[in-house]
Amino acid sequence: MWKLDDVDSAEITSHREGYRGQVRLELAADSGQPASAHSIKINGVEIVIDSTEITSFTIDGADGNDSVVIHGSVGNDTLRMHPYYATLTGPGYQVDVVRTANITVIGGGGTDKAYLYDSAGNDRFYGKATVSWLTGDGFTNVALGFNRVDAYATAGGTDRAYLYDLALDDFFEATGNQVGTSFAESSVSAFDFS
Ligand SMILES: [Ca+2]
Ligand SMILES: [Ca+2]
Repeated sequence: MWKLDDVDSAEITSHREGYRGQVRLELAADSGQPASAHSIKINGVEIVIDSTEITSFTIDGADGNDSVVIHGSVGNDTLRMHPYYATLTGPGYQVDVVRTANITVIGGGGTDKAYLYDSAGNDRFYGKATVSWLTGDGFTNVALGFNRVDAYATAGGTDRAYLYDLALDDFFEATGNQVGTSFAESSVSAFDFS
């Protein structure tokens, strides 16, 4: 039910409605260099791909209750997550995830930034030093190990943000439509939550 094709880009699509599949994509440590490889596990079955051959991925959950886990590169990655959709760009690659209920992206080192956007319904955002997630009706988007996470509640509904301190000396601030926390190596901000 998942297929992988095309020579320049990998397209992974779930064809069975309502099927609960899992894709795990580990991007090459040194994308674009010879002998480095991306690893894709589709329901536990691994495919190894030369990172010089394939630089873009589309992972299509085709709805259902699928899970996608992406390990970012050791370089600087940028993540944008919307309900059921995510785009991760980094050195030498782009990954698009579409129609997938559960998306987790791990920064993997470097200076990584994540932007999380809400749904039209009621959503909740949880921000911690090393992991943040935004969850709403039927979906959960998780950013793990990012240096900076910004969450936006601009699509409507009654949305809540919960920011957590590591210890008493962490900085917490709330100004106007923004609340934020700064940690030693990361920061989390939430915009326009009620
Ligand atoms: Ca990274
Ligand atoms: Ca919302």
